[in-house]
Amino acid sequence: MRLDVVTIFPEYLEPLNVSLVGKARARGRLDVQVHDLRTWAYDRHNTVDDTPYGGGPGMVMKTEPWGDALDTVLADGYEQGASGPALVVPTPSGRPFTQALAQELSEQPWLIFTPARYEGIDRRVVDEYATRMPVYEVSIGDYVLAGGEAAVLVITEAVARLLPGVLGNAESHRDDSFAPGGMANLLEGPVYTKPPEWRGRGIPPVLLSGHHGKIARWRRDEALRRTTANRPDLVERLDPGTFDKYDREM
Ligand code: 6GU
Repeated sequence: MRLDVVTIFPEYLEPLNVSLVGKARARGRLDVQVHDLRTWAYDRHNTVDDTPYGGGPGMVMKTEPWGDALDTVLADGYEQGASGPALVVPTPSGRPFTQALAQELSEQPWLIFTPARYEGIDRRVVDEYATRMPVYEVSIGDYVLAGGEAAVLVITEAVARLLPGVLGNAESHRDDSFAPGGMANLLEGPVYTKPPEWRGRGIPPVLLSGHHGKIARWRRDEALRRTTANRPDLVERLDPGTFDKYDREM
């Protein structure tokens, strides 16, 4: 998969060099290119924003630097053999970023991220590129960030770990909170490792029992308990058919 990020803060994307995403790059599963939007500013002050039409507070990012940047990134990518670009526009007005959307994005061969500062990008930029490629306007939650760069890091990490060969153990996202299938739509319960006693605290005995059926039952109970406490909205939306007789006794 190829990822391009166009930003006025390239150094904000440094974390893409470390941890899981960094390893995916080192293994050749990800080709990440970060570009400085100001490369495509056209005045001596490197201006990329201007006052909004219609008035109001804040500044709007200008069409021309974004258009020139995206044209160049697209031309370079195609020249290097990439195809099937999709634009990912982080914005608090976007659709919610979910595990399902992470899965959909992980199936794309080429993602181009356009994190904006200020009040966002002149609408004509998205409208223009939407005639040529899929555009995903994505929000990572109901709060306002100063810019989309942190959202790019979030989206990239969620997407990269779904790429084949990136996670050490392909099983390890099967039971993820929010993963489809398995413990569908339940949050994961608590986990434990050695030592068996720490500051007077032990391990739930069932986990030491070796009884796989009982352990699975306990994990499901804990998942239901945690989901009910932290995300009652998720419990509300569960298919009633997914509850078994033991769930109902809880
Ligand atoms: Cl993607 N961008 C900004 N600026 N704020 C956000 C967001 C994105 N998602 C939630 N809040």
